[in-house]
Amino acid sequence: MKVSRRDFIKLSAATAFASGLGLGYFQKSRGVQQNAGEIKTVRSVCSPNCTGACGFDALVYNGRIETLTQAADYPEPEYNPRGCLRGQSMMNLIYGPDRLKRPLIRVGKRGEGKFKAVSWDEALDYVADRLADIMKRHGPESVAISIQVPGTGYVHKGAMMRLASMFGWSALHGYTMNGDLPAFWSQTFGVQTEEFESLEWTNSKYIAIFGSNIMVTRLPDAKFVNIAAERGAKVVVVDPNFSPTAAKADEWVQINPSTDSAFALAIAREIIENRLYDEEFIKTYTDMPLLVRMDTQKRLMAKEVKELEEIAGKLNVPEYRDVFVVYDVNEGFKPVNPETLERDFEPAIEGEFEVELVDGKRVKVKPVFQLLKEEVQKYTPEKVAEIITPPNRNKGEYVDMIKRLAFEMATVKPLHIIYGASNYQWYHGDLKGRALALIVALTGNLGKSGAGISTYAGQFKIRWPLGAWWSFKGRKNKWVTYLLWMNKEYRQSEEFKKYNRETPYPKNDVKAFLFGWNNPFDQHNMANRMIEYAENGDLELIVAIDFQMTTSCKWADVVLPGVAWYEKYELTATILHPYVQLQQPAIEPLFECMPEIWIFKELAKRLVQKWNDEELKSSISEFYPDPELFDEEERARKDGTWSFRLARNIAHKASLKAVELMLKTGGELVEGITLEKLLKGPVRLNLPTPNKRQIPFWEQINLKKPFPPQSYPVPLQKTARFVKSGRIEFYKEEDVFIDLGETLPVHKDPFVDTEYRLNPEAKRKYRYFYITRNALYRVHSTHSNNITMLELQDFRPRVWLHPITAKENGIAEGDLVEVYNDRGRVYGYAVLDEGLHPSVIIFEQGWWSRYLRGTSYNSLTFPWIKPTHIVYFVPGIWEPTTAWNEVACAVRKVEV
Ligand SMILES: Nc1nc2c(c(=O)[nH]1)N[C@H]1C(S)=C(S)[C@@H](COP(=O)(O)OP(=O)(O)OC[C@H]3O[C@@H](n4cnc5c(=O)[nH]c(N)nc54)[C@H](O)[C@@H]3O)O[C@H]1N2
Ligand SMILES: Nc1nc2c(c(=O)[nH]1)N[C@H]1C(S)=C(S)[C@@H](COP(=O)(O)OP(=O)(O)OC[C@H]3O[C@@H](n4cnc5c(=O)[nH]c(N)nc54)[C@H](O)[C@@H]3O)O[C@H]1N2
Ligand code: SF4
Ligand SMILES: [Mo]
Repeated sequence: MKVSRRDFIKLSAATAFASGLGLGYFQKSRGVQQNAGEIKTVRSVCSPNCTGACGFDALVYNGRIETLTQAADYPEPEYNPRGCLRGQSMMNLIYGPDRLKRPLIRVGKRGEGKFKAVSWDEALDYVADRLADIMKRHGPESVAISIQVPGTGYVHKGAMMRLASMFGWSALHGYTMNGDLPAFWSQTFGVQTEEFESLEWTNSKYIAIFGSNIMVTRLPDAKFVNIAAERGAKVVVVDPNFSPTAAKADEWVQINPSTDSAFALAIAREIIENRLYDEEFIKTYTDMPLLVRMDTQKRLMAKEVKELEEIAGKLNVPEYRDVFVVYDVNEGFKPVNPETLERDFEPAIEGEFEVELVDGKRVKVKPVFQLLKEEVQKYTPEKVAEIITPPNRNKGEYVDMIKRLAFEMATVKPLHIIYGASNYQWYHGDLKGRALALIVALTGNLGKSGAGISTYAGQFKIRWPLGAWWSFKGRKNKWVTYLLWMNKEYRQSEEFKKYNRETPYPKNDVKAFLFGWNNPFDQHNMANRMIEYAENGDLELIVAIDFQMTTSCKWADVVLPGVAWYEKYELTATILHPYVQLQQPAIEPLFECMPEIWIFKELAKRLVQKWNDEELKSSISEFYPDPELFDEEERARKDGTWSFRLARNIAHKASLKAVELMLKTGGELVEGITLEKLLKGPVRLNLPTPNKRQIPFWEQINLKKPFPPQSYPVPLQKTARFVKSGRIEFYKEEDVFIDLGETLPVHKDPFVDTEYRLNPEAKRKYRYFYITRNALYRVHSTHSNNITMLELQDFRPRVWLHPITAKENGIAEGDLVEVYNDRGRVYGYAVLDEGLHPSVIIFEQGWWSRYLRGTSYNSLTFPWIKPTHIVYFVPGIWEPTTAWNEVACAVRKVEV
């Protein structure tokens, strides 16, 4: 099968070659100019924030893209072909009615959408003037930028970061802004986030999907779940709603919203009670043997123990580690070296011990496993059935189901748990994640092919050092927390004062906001807060960089037209298939649109003239990775030969230089990957695993390296302090975890600490859960305006509800309904769906406001901040993250 497919691909390539597309293909594709009547094919990458990163061939005739087809040139035939209808109909956006043509400056009121078209010089001078003024009055950190998932393009986003680093602007991190940072990762494993590449799914024998809608959200990779099933894997989907993914599963387990932690803890209890756990694994790789002091609830440290004091003094460990203690069954109390997972102790994992401290005091201590064992006693199948069983289902059946699934998950290996976005984007998403991680750790399902836990959150994290391009001459990127900007009340709160240790915030607030690759006025929490800042003038300057007129562009003061992925060179990577790829320009950017690298270079050039920093002024030509390119354009300006074509060609060359720079300085992961290779097609990342497969924690489990692996660009010591024992940690001892009763994974009900705390009335008034899952027809808000996609949806936003909910509210199929709470409202046409949970209302996220009577579907959401997220600050790794689904709502019928 494999061989014949490979041959087939080879054959197709040969045919393409013979038909003339192959010969000189890559030479041709490097320039955008084309002779009249000539046909050419250019390989690029579709690269929105679905992170599918599908290779596409653009067929170009007379300088216009006529068709887009899947490139299907991945060396591993399994990955061919990939690409969906959105990617194939991208021309609808590139040539669509919303395409930006020229820079715009606002003339009407903010949000009114009245602009005048201006020249680039006028727009850039205006922005530079305003920025310089704001920087002088409020400090440079009051200018904030936001970008999106780096993997969808490192060059041009890097240019924006480079600009920000020059002047010390603040950067808002995409993961936390998106809610794509499931906090349990840093709490448990000390990493940003991790996941398998999708091909690894086929090596699993059991795939348990907790609220991830793979069939929709991992479109080109979804087939690997089906292949796994064909090969005998069992696929279980746990979801309050019968999702398209549940439809493909062997078993769908419907549970009450945000009760996954209770379910997972019941499974953990069954595993522990029936001694189905992998003892060797938990003793070696987790903190379960480490002792905890019963008097303080903190872990016992070797330096506190009388008999270990001397040895502890001699142990030389880095300051980001601590030496903890186990009770060795032969030798008694023993220190644990946090720098290796080679085990030189045989720990007791159950029981209680008494230890003499240095000051002579005697205290009781217990291993983490013992505490866990006690804690999970609360989660008997009977009690958990009470929590998770939907009102229209039978609790007795759930008791049996919990026992059966626990036995299956404990015994069928390898087990892979997929923990999806809508599921972790809740206030207690971290607790759910810690509980789910417990299942894979107890059963030893980590670091092996087909085994593990994955969160497919906006890929691809930065996994290699990009600093050479992403910062200007080593200047630091300054990050601030997005949710602190949105939630100004929290910044003043007692809770923040009490628990916050290091989360920074600009002292004069955010005064200027420049964004690219996102549509914050629709997409981001909370849309009405963003609008408030725009309307009341708190935000003095709003600058949008996009290739189309989005909702957010409408709210901007200046709109700068960038380009799409068939109009520039760009480097992309994803983890769904770990290939690095190059976007290549198939056409010349339309109208006066410009590659973003050029936009940021021009802004930098203007700003250095207005800012007192001689070093910047004298080295500005280094903004482009090759200063000669910078100078070439300046010379052309002076001698009057400047043209859009010339500036773009220079920007293309500079982009390729940036690619080369990142490859050269990117370390092991990209070692040996060259521009030449990328121009020929996709190249696999140099992962350290057998077959270069993306298998999280492979090195920790197989080479016994301590946790965590490095989360680039952050130095190891910044994240290693999250798991000071060098092990997978289920016990958290920082004060806030103790105060909240979250030292161990526990279950907490949704809304109690959020909606009901904010407004006790909400319990009565807003009885439904507002879940905004991702849509098949869009990538977030991208393709909202794609005519092909709109036709497939009858041009109608929909609201999914259970027939019981519909009946309670006098709603019939197809009625126009309003979903609302005290904060906002959204409109859509009712779809009555028996597969929904009776308390859930689904609105698929991403619709532009203009299709929703002008409101944003994010007007209902709230920027909750969980105090466990503010004890450390490492951008995009440990900081507050958005909980889109922690929203209570009501629904009513409205007149069309
Ligand atoms: N087509 C398409 N694909 C995309 C995107 C897109 O916009 N469109 N966006 C991409 C990005 S950036 C992301 S982050 C991913 C997200 O993709 P996913 O991880 O699949 O997340 P969602 O689509 O938000 O929701 C998945 C499921 O979670 C369920 N769910 C909600 N609450 C709970 C709960 O409390 N418990 C359980 N068990 N289930 C729950 C919902 O019913 C839904 O079926 O998709 C990526 N792929
Ligand atoms: N209520 C609720 N809100 C959510 C979510 C949810 O589930 N529920 N999901 C959240 C998640 S997981 C995410 S990831 C975010 C995503 O939120 P966003 O990132 O804001 O959404 P997108 O629609 O992907 O915005 C991308 C924008 O970048 C533009 N763009 C694309 N490519 C380029 C380019 O090369 N150059 C330039 N200049 N512009 C380009 C597109 O035209 C588009 O306007 O939304 C979050 N918001
Ligand atoms: S939208 Fe996503 S899945 Fe579809 S072709 Fe583009 S990258 Fe691939
Ligand atoms: Mo996302």
